[in-house]
Amino acid sequence: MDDLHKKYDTSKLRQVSLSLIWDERKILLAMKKRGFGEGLWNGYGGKQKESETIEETAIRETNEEIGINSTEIEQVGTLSFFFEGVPSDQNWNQKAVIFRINKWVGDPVESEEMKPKWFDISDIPYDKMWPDDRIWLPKILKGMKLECIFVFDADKRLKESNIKVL
Ligand code: 6U4
Repeated sequence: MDDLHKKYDTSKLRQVSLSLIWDERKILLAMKKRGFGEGLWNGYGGKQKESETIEETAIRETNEEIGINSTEIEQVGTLSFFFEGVPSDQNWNQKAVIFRINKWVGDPVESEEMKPKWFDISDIPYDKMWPDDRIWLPKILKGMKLECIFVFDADKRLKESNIKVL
């Protein structure tokens, strides 16, 4: 496989947060009810504001989308997404910074944007998730820290991937 890390410049991508809660038995995913990734189970997250660090984005977006207050978060990887054949003004290319939420206050609740649900670690609904998730999520759940690049076509089909274990 080509070294995508040489071919694609990830340094200029706009950043979004992608947060997850899990332990050795279960993981909290959330159904995206609207916008990018609608109809897919996903982590909770969204676009970084200019005034924010990416950690602040992760805490704010998690609160907005599933109602909890994160009190301890840990960065566990990055996912750089490139969509080929999609005009750049659509702004689909993005870098998702993945956080594990280790401590939080409150119970997850449904919002206008997302509906949270616990899944057994052995029963993750990969068929209803972004196609890259089945590649990186099992590794993250094993405790690996990753730097990943995923290249999609305009129909959101995954074409190429590269995973760097940190
Ligand atoms: P808003 O501003 O909320 O209307 P929206 O279009 O809903 O924006 P955004 O930016 O809030 O989208 O959410 C993008 C979220 O989707 C981020 O948490 C990252 C995540 N995401 C994007 N592509 C993904 C992919 N291929 N795999 C994955 N998560 C992805 O697991």
